[in-house]
Amino acid sequence: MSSFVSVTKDGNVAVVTIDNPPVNALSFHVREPLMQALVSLRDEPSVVAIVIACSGRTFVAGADITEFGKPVQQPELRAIVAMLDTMTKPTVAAIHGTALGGGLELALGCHFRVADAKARLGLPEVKLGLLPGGGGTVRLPRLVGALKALGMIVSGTPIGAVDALATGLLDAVFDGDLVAQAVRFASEIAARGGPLTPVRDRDERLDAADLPAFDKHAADLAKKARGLEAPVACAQAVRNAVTLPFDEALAAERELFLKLVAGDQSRAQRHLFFAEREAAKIPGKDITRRKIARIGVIGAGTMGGGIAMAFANGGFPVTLLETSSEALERGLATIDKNYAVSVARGSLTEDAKQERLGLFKGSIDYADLADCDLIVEAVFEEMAVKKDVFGKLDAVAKPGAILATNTSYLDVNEIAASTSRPQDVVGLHFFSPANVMKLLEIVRAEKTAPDALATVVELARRIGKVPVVVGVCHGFVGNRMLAARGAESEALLLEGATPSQIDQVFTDFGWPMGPFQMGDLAGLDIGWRNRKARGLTAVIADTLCEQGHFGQKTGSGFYRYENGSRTPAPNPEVETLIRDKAAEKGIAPRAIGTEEIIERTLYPLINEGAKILEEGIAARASDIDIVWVNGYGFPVGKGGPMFWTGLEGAGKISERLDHWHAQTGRQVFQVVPRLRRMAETGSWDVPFAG
Ligand code: 3H9
Repeated sequence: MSSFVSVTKDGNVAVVTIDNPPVNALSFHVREPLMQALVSLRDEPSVVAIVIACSGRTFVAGADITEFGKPVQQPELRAIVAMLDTMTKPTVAAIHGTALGGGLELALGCHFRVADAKARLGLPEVKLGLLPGGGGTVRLPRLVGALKALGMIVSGTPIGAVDALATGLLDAVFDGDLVAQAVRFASEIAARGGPLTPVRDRDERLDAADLPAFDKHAADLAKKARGLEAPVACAQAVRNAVTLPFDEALAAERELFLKLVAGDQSRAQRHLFFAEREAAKIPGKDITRRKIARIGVIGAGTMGGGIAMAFANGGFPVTLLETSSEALERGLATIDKNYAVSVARGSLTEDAKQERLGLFKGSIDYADLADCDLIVEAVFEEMAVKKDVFGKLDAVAKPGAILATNTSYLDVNEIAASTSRPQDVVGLHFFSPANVMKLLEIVRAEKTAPDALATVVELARRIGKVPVVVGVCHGFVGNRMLAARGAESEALLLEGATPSQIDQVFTDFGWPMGPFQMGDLAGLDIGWRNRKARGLTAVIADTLCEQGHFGQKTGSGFYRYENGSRTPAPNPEVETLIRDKAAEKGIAPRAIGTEEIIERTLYPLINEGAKILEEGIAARASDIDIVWVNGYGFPVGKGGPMFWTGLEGAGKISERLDHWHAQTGRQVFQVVPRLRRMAETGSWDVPFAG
């Protein structure tokens, strides 16, 4: 037998064990011996039943994603599942950990599925821009019904064992030794005898009468897909399971899978899967992490409160510090209210809410931070204020405590220098709302100790964040590139574009919203304050702010928001303002096309990303993609700005930037050497040597 698949016997039940760490992916070196083992057990008269189980931390977590895009090596998963369909002795999948994608499809090839209570089962292929390609779209609806299957496959979200048992995906949930119980289960079925029905022949839950409800749900999901092909293909494949004979539906699934797997969107999403894991890798794997038991958060405003919730959601006790009892009470009341909203929505139970609230300890005394292992400040964004806070922290924090700033722009080296322990200082740049947004930019300052850095990276993953380590510069990776993306906004408006036209180009590209909608949502006063502090101006946005139009919160900004609505409506006054300001400057409006908007917003964004790479502020191009997809809504189907450069063509981007540079002389269009290098080599990883 192979070292990846072994067979043992327990009485006359055979147990086939897959052992392919870390997640038992169905690589070729697993599929080949698995097929051989199953065929020989099928033909072995002394074996009355077969259990398929896994070693290590999980059942099979899917096909081996690294094999996609390469020639397929036989046997494919589909062949293994088809062979299981022909088994005349009972087959039982014994699931622990996660049965995902091809892993669940393997289990769906068995007559029965049993699991331990903590197991999770799902078909997350859609998150890789795919659909389940091993028969999942055709078999899952036969067990759980088409609507439930549609929800699971289009969302890609796994379900727990209890839900899976209730819906018919699992046949039993066991406590204790899973494999031993699965063997007992299999042997009882074998002893009972009688016909065995493979999942492919179980049509009783497929009901064409449900199709109108199905189609309505599928149409809603397609609308939300924002140009992504996979969710639409998933819905089509599940529908086929209801309307077509099994083999035809299976063939259609295969066709859709092959189309998706070869497409740019899936390539982009697979890139992001590995990029996210790569981003969490920092040099010094074996460094001992510092112990983190209690977290301190300074500031109970929107940001501080969200950060405190993020840690409490991860199970950490939090000391929340404010300057007055009133501010503290206000902050705690907001946290309570936010959790209440989750309870009302059904995403949190009342018990869980109480448990989380029990993790908070409020204080107005810095001395109460003395027992915290990590303290994050989220106070006003001003260097003097930050330094004052860090001075106080230096006095009370215990030795070895990590001191973090949530600054979005400021120099973390300077903040660190205001303490006697710069080695313990890092930046933790959360994105608002901090309890929801996944991205966490971790700012490594000049003197940050490697163990402090490694500790916060690991901690970030523990609380469900996506960490990316960045260096010190104004705005770090995300906000610095955002500034480059927006540098031409004002000029585009003055030259003839409208906010809604520009936003439409962005949403057509796949962004959830355009820059002006985003400005209105975040509050135009934030950028205004920032500009004033740096002696900068933006005539349209500044005028709006001077007139008290800060965006959604004041009912008007670049758009109007009537009666508290969050839906932007065109604002004719803004268009008049733009034309007036253009006339004052002697600029005659002209028609501006989609291409030009992209060239003057997204190309500078990429150019700035290239500069960030060149300066070593980000370690890898893929880190930048992770920042943009998780923090700013860059469409996942395009893989982030640096991946998209490859699709769009770095040569074309450089050329058009050169064109705009020649036209305007503006620095934002000045092509950086790393981008030219990318155009020559097709890779971001080749540093510019000259
Ligand atoms: C599929 O099944 C298609 C079929 O329908 C059709 C076939 C024809 N392949 O996430 P972690 C690596 S599509 C290869 O940090 P965790 C991962 O890169 C697949 N490698 O662990 C990492 O490597 P490294 C559908 C994989 O405990 C290491 O394993 N399935 C795969 O936080 C540890 O990963 C999925 O989409 C894979 N399938 O989370 C599930 N999976 O250490 C994808 C992981 O070198 N996987 N790796 O950086 C997951 O969601 C999580 O890994 C899991 C564990 C929840 C399982």
